[in-house]
Amino acid sequence: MHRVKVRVVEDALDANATIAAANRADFDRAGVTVVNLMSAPGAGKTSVLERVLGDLGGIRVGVLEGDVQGSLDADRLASLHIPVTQLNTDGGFGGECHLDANMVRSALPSLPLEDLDLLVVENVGNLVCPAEFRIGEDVRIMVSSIAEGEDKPLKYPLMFRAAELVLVNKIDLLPHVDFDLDRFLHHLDAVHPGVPHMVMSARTGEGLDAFRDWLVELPARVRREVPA
Ligand SMILES: Nc1nc2c(ncn2[C@@H]2O[C@H](COP(=O)(O)OP(=O)(O)O)[C@@H](O)[C@H]2O)c(=O)[nH]1
Ligand SMILES: [Mg+2]
Repeated sequence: MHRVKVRVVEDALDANATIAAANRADFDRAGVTVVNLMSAPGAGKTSVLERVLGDLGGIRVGVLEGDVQGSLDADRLASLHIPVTQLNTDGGFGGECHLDANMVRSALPSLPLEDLDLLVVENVGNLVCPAEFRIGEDVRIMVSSIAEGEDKPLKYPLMFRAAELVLVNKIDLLPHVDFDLDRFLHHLDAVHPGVPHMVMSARTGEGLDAFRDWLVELPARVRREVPA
């Protein structure tokens, strides 16, 4: 019985990988670099995006917002005047705790891919499921806010291992929270040796310029790594 269950999960992940590859091919054809942005609920994904996406120089950016329900985050980004598409996992996808490649594929027709250089997909807030499902992205970024505690890399290693960049957010709360940044970084390095990180506050703006620059340079960097 247990073996059958494992087999079904493996098949589902295989199917996801196939659809993710199809998404990737479509993104490559349109020349769009794709970021999969993941975190626990409330770590500050939308807040960081609000702060940086309005000013990416010549980079044309769009957002795909994944949520179980509603369009609160998409509404928050409306003032940036960039294309934002909402994808709800309760709309025919069973209220899933993550986006998968098939859900993203269903949203492709409503994305102006030809007009974008960069697409940021804000995944459903969750530290477990999103790490298992590739969606056809080029890079995975995760946000970990200091209010979540310094032990989270040890408790959710798959997510921290999946990320190519870790944003340590809410650093403005350091005086109010029992959080030892060095210890967090030590834990991070233990589960994902050498992974780059940026320390920031979406509230004060500290550290956001570095992330903005990183995003601006990302499409050129990805094109260099994957020659057409
Ligand atoms: N103090 C502080 N609060 C923040 C920061 N970033 C986000 N928040 C707050 O944390 C809450 C969740 O942020 P949100 O961007 O919606 O998180 P998301 O669920 O990951 O998209 C909101 O009340 C934000 O105002 C930060 O850097 N410092
Ligand atoms: Mg959000």
